[in-house]
Amino acid sequence: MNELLKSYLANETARQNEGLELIASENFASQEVRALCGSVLTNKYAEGFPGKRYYGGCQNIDDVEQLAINLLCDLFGAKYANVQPHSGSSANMITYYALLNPGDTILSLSLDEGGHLTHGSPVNFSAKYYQILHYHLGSDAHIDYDRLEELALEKHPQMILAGFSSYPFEIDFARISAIAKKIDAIFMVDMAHVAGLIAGGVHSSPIPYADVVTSTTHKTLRGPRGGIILTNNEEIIKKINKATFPGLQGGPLENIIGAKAQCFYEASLPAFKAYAEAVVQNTKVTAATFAQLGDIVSGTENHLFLLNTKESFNLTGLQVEKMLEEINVTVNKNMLPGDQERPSVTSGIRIGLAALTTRGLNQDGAKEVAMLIHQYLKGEITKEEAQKRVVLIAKDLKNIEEL
Ligand code: DSN
Repeated sequence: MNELLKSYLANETARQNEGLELIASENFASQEVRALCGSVLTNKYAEGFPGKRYYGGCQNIDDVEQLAINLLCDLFGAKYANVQPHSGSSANMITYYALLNPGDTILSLSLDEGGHLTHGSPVNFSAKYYQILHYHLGSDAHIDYDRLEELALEKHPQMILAGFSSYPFEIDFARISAIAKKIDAIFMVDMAHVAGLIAGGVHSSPIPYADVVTSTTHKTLRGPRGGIILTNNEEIIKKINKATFPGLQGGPLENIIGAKAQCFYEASLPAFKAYAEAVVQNTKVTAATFAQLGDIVSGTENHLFLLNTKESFNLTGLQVEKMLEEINVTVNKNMLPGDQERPSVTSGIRIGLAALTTRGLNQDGAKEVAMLIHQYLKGEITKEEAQKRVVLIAKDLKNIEEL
């Protein structure tokens, strides 16, 4: 290996092992998942789908991809799946391209209230090709379903989209599905953040309610970086497959598809159910510890919560992200509902416990993480003291190369 690359890889391995990873969309994949990502499957071109390829020599690739599809359908109880999207953004782009016409209207949650860039942010392709309408959170920080329904009945969007990047509560899929049915709109769910919690049985599933469901595979689901699409509707999967290839993508990443199959297998095991339960418990304990210390947090029903750094510490999200990076604690600045700061500054941070729970963090550890961050941001302990405590917590956790 190139010497520079070797050293960069060693640096990143050390950063991941010695630090505390609290980015809500990250996780640590197993050795098997990582081995498949780096396997000979990367060498093969396989445009098309199992049994219908544009290249010879795809018999083994077909086995791998069909296994991934079968395991994925079993895991979520869906009839049809496409495992080829290169990412969550690709999965969303494929779904819009397959099911909407340019200029159609999508009703979604806005980025500053927890939505995602691809759900219609003005700087994203989604807002350039489709009309975007946003529903909003109520004063209790939960989705205002009544207002959502009013908007849907008034504006008749072609698609209603549920899903998020930083919404800490469960979504009422049944309610939104009923609203979509009233206006004959497509109901799409982007379950990227909570896919692992759904697979582990600790979060309700959108599969019985949505026309189409997209996801990433690398967040709570703990697989390789990539995307997937599920549906119970045969007509929809035909359109999705056509939009994937030849519509928007070329050769599928079969090495990643192999790693996805391993991820779906791992997520079907009893140990994954215990993991999903621990993620939710650890997140609740961490959020509750901040709250007990007097800090302003969003509350949580999943793997993430928002910490209002402006009101709690008189610091912006950007300042806190940088301060925590100095002690090897990784978070991202995040807009809060109604945030007056720019997205590059923000008034808060997003905290997620999926990654540290994979390394074996327990509830005492979760408490210690919250106390350490609180004391450091309040100036009650020095940076050096905080750094020492991070090293001690990280030492007690599993090494990421042995997962
Ligand atoms: N970057 C991911 C997240 O943090 O939610 C989504 O793309």
